[in-house]
Amino acid sequence: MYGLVNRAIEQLVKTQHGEDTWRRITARVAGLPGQFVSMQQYPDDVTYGLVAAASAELGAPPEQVLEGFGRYWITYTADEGYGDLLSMGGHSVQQFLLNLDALHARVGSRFDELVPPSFQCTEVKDGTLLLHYHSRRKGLAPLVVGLLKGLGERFKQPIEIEHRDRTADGASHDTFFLRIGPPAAAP
Ligand code: 1MF
Repeated sequence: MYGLVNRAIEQLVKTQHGEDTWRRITARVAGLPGQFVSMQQYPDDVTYGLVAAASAELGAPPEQVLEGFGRYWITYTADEGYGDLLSMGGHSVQQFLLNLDALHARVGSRFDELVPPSFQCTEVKDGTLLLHYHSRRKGLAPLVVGLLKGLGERFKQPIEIEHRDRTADGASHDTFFLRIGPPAAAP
């Protein structure tokens, strides 16, 4: 994955747990560079290794680390030069999810080593939808839960997430049934 992802993990750990914790996490992973470069490619194993090391160091299951990272990704990218990209996604969780493949296509058109996941929305009704998540990467459904929570926070919409089909249980892809409330009224 692009270094931007590993940089986001680094920033999350440093702000929430401190520099020393980050040093202990990196000491657990063999062969890390001194510094991640956003636009450079790193093997996915580097990212999985950081998540496993953070899980061990923080005493939290990897699923919890991934979910926390997903939530953080939304504010991190908004603050790190991708605010306009995120704004293009729309003004609600629903709109953003419908535009997400187009967003990845836009990033991928400039950076051709991107391996984008795909998100499809079916059964879109007033306040509910079924989200289908397809990815070439394994084990990242908890990350998607965090991303969805992060989107709920971004658009100030309450969101309930039910993880239904699971690749971990042999399903072809993961699905999430979502109940999404209206944006909180401005004070
Ligand atoms: O292949 C990749 O390197 C890659 C990196 C990040 C693919 C996708 C993503 C974004 N995605 C991370 C989880 C991937 C899970 C999976 O592969 O199954 C999160 C997608 C997402 C979901 C919900 C809401 C918002 C989301 O992301 C918005 C987004 C997506 C991509 C970027 C930024 C925000 C992005 C921008 C530049 C990138 C890479 C990703 O690369 C750079 C960075 C700096 C200079 C040049 C290229």
